[in-house]
This record gives sequence, C-alpha cells and structure tokens, in this order.
Amino acid sequence: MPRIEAFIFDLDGVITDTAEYHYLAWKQLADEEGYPFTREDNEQLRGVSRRESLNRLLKGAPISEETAQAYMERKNQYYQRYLKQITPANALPNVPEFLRAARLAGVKLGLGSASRNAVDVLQRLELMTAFDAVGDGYSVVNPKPAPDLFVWVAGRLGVNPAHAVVFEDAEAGIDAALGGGFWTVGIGAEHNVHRAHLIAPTGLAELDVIRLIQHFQAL
Ligand code: B16
Ligand code: MG
Repeated sequence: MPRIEAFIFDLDGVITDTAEYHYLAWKQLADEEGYPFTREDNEQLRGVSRRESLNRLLKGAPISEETAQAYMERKNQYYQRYLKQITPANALPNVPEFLRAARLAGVKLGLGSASRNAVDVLQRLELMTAFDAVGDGYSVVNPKPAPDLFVWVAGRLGVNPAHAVVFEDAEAGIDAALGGGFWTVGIGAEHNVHRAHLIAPTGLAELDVIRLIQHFQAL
C-alpha cells in the first residue's frame, strides 16, 4: 500500500493555461519567417521543451544553430509580452483551493514544469509560496519525457517517487512521471494522458484531495 507524501504538478495545462500564449508567440515567429503553423500543430508542442517545440514547428526544415537560437529568443520575447497579462484569476478552476487542502492534509507540494518562465508565471498567479519545491526548464539537462525533472523535484521534497503523485496534461509529462516511478493523474484530453493511472478530464476542479489520497493508498 503506497503512502502518499507529495503531489507534483505540471504548470501549463494543470495549474494555468499558457498554451494559447505559446501558440500566439510561435505563430508570430512562423508567420514572419514563412513557416506554416496551425493551432493543430501547436497541440504537438504541449509539454515539450522550447527546443523540441522549434524542431516540431520546423518539421525538418534545415536552419543553422545560430538561427535556431535567434528564433527561440524571439519567440520567448513575444511569449513574455503575453505573460504580463497573467493575474491570480488565470489559475485554472479550484487550483488554489486544491493546493490549500493538500497542504492541510500534510502533503508536500512540488512543481515540475518544462518552462523557463515558470517562476515568472507562478509569481503572477501569486502561487510561488504554495510550493515547497519548484523545478523548471533550468533545473535539469534532459527534458520530459526523461524522468529527470520530476525526480529532481521529488529529491528536493525528500520524497521517494513511489510515494508521490504527478499531475500532468501532456503525453511527454505522463511518460516522464511513469519512467521515474511516480503515480500519475492525467489532466485533460484522454488521447494525451491515456497511460496515466487516473484521468481527470476537467482537471483539479473534479478532484477531492482526501479521496485522491485514499484512492492511491488503496492500490
Ligand atoms: P518555455 P509545462 C511547457 O510547460 C509548455 O507546455 C510547452 O508548450 C513549452 O514549450 C515548455 O513549457 C517550455 O516553455 O519556452 O517557457 O521555456 O507544461 O511543462 O508546464
Ligand atoms: Mg503541461
């Protein structure tokens, strides 16, 4: 019977929804440089690193390393302009309440996001102090689907992955968590998270902390 000691949350798609801002920023770059890029294409970028996002946008079109760096820098400038709009109201439904209830239940709280803008986003949501450990796009070398980021966060929390639940909306993130030996809750569209132990299509709004802990502890 696993004892659940920690919850580790992905950011984009679980705590808040920045996918639209990522889309608008990549779209601006793609339009300026003449690459076709649709909202559907953007779905393929969910939860993967900035570098891998650019690779997927380019669909094999060859560019120099210098140009790749310049593209990523420019996309990030466009993205950061959108981030200025974020306020606590941009947290997804029930997020602050769920985090508070988990803390009251004695569960340690971590964040594991591929984003290098995660701290800025958390500060704008006024949720930085809700987490005991924050791992972001600077914390480890190997991005999701490697388990490294979630393992890094679990280490910071002092918790064994077998005693922690990861909440993720992306296939790469669920695979990362499973690879690290974590319990997993898949948030959102089932085709992205079908390998998760439990699926919550509408996110943290449909989950109750105590019932969730009991669910995993009964496995
Ligand atoms: P940045 P998550 C991910 O956040 C996004 O889902 C993904 O679309 C983005 O490419 C990645 O962060 C890197 O973001 O360019 O800000 O470093 O879902 O892992 O919280
Ligand atoms: Mg995500």
